[in-house]
Amino acid sequence: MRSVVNPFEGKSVSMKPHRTHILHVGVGAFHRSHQALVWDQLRRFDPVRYADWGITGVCLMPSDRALVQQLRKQNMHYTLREFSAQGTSHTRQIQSIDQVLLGPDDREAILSGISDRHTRVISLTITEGGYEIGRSLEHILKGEAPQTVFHYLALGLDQRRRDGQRGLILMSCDNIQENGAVLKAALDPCLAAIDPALPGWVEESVYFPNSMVDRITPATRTADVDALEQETGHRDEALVVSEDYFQWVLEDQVRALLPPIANFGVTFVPDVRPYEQLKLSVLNAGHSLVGFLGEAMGYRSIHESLTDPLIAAAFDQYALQEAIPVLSPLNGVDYAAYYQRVKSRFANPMLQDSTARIMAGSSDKIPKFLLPILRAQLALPSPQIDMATLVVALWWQYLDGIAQRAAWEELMDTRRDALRVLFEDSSSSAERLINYEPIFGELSGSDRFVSRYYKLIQDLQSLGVPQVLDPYFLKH
Ligand code: CS2
Repeated sequence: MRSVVNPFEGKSVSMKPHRTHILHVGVGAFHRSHQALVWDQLRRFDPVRYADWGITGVCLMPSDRALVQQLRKQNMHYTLREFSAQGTSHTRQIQSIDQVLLGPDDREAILSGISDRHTRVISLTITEGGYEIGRSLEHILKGEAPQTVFHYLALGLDQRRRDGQRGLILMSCDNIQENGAVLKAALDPCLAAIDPALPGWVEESVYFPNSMVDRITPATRTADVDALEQETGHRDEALVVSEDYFQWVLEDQVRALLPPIANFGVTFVPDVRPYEQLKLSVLNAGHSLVGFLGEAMGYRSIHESLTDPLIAAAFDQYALQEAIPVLSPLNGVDYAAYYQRVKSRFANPMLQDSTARIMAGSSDKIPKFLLPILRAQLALPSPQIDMATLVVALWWQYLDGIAQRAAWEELMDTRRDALRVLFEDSSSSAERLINYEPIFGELSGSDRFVSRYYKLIQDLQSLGVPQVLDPYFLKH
């Protein structure tokens, strides 16, 4: 029998496992492939000096229970496998998470983690749709126990104020333009609902840096866990798989408050906004384009979709003709080269990133990733909007398919119920979708966009994707 080595045995590198400088909400695969790697490298670099720079992970979704139990079983340590497009991989043990807390079971511990003077950074990966505060406000006003991240934050910050704890960094690591400002704007009404004086105190005492985060991290498949076990003899049910590319751009204003994470891949810049814009509109919106096109043409993963020359051409057209021309330039960054890199990252066959992951949550992604490009193009004398509009038309087609099959339970989207209502009548759903104000706003008043959208829907229905794209690329 082969000998089995369990890398999770042994002591945690943390000296004080239950007091950490970082509290992170949303311990999904992305956090564990990205920020947790940086904090892990920092502590490995100097385990004594940075002993306290561990993470208290907070999970607030009922569906997180299995992950929390699994992580606790393995002392919060897990394997990260980073795959290059050439097929090489790097396998490491990540030991930066010291404890995980699950709401509502650990409500008191979560609240004291937020208010603890030891906590210097509270970071969030709560998805693009996580910044809606309707439920939080309702719970606060009714005086209920906290369940949502903004409710927890508001209560914890109120305690910090009473304790006189200043200098906290509250950091969104989600794919949202100006994520720091969006986080602050979402939090403010919740703070005011607790105490009208609280927003002013937070304004003076808490930093909300913008950040750009990037690392493609698909959902881990059983096949990945099996492959690791076959290769190493060790089975890790909390395994995370990612690409080898890594980027984290953070605002200079917080640099002095943090340990030297610039040594571990973090870039500090005075203004993160153009980096966010570039990444959201080329990579994330590009993902939506490739994902929806792939799905419509029968592919199940992003890398397979890109092997189709029509999809690759559509992506080129979108990135080079529609997105990049309306982005503000960044000194020293070649946008065309950036795009080629994104394209080769998407083509990484080791990732098996599913079109389903990309299409999930589209009602939150499309307005943040894609519509800013459409708006900017529409303001030009000769707008180039065909590929961006195609994403919207393909989204309609995808939702129409769900409506036809009465399969709404399949749709992963925070606005599932609202979308379902829009699709009650198939003859008017295309019109109702484009007039859905929370997503399209004033765009439904643009004749150019709306007529292109209807034409694309008509062509998709009568001709199919290849026939819609074929003549288009012959023509250009
Ligand atoms: C993807 C992102 O969810 C999506 O639509 O575009 O998760 C993407 O993989 C990451 O932002 C990469 O950094």
